[in-house]
Amino acid sequence: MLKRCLSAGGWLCIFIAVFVSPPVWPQKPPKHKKPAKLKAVACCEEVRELQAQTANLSSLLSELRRKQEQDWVSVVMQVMELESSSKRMESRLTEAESKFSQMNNQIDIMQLQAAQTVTQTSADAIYDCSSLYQRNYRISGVYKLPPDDFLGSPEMEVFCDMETSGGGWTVVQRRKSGLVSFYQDWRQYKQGFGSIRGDFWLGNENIHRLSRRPTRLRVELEDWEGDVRYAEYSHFALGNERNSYRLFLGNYSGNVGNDALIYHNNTAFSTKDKDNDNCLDKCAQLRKGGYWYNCCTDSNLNGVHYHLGEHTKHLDGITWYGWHGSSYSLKRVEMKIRPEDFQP
Ligand SMILES: *[C@@H]1O[C@H](CO)[C@@H](O)[C@H](O)[C@H]1NC(C)=O
Ligand SMILES: *[C@@H]1O[C@H](CO)[C@@H](O)[C@H](O)[C@H]1NC(C)=O
Ligand SMILES: *[C@@H]1O[C@H](CO)[C@@H](O)[C@H](O)[C@H]1NC(C)=O
Ligand SMILES: [Ca+2]
Repeated sequence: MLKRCLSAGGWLCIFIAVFVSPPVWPQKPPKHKKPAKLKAVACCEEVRELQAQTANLSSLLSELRRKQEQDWVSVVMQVMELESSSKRMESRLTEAESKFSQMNNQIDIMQLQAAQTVTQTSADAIYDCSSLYQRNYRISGVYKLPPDDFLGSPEMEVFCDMETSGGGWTVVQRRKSGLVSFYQDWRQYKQGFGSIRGDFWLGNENIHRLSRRPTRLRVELEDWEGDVRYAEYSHFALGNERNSYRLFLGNYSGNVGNDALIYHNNTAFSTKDKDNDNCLDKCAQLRKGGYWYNCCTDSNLNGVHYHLGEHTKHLDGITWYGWHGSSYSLKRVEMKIRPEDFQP
């Protein structure tokens, strides 16, 4: 019982503890001081009667209690049974999933390495999701790119969006779970952080490298009502570290109402430990993120993930002023890039 209890959710244990441990029944009346012996004979009958009643009552009580216990135990057992079987199924599912993705990754790596040995020119190199797409990888998900000496790129995990608007997108940023803090320092933003299937920043060094040829940026935004919008920019580029990963953007297109990124065009990247903004304030510290802070924001896509959006005090949420204004923190954001000349 205890073992099952331990393996099931903690609340169940509390359940059991509350209902299985003897409930507080009315205590037997506290023993009065023994009546004086002279009265003993007269009351004997009465006392016996009372004793019998008490005995009956307590046997009734214990019977009731037993029944109730049994009922509760069986209910709890059933719930636990259900829980554990759904847990078992869940774990089998994740096991299968991870095996599948492992196999997938292995196949990917092998195929990519094979392809890599054949092609050693930069034009044919597999260095992002668009080159994977051109090699007929059409399923969105995690891919492992092999290192490339020619391009000077390390082995790297990427998440490819192979469906949206023709596919071939390498996701460089995602906010959806709120489980990863984006209030990180320069080094973290440089190398990237988070988890590739959840919330992450691909890393300024990687984004810089991936945007060295003409690149398009797509920003997807979702609010807490489930409304989804996008903004796209031609000629996206990130400078190198000596240029403080400065942002360059071309013209906006999309359906998000108003652009909120051009304000950050031609602006250096700032983090809490590196103030490169155009303001007396320290924008990164005020807005709690790493971003191309100007003075300070028209959007703050690496801000704080506020549950259910509204945050009126600090303007440090995941904002896009051109859609929901400065005090509405979005539910989900993805930033993704692909070469300008990509042909689906
Ligand atoms: C006690 O219970 C028995 C049967 O269960 C019954 O015959 C008897 O009358 C009860 N006594 C009292 C005092 O209620
Ligand atoms: C942006 O739009 C303007 C006006 O429509 C155009 O002249 C310019 O060439 C465009 N810039 C880019 C980078 O596409
Ligand atoms: C962004 O800044 C660069 C550099 O100043 C400029 O050439 C480009 O036209 C700007 N983009 C837009 C859309 O204004
Ligand atoms: Ca400043």
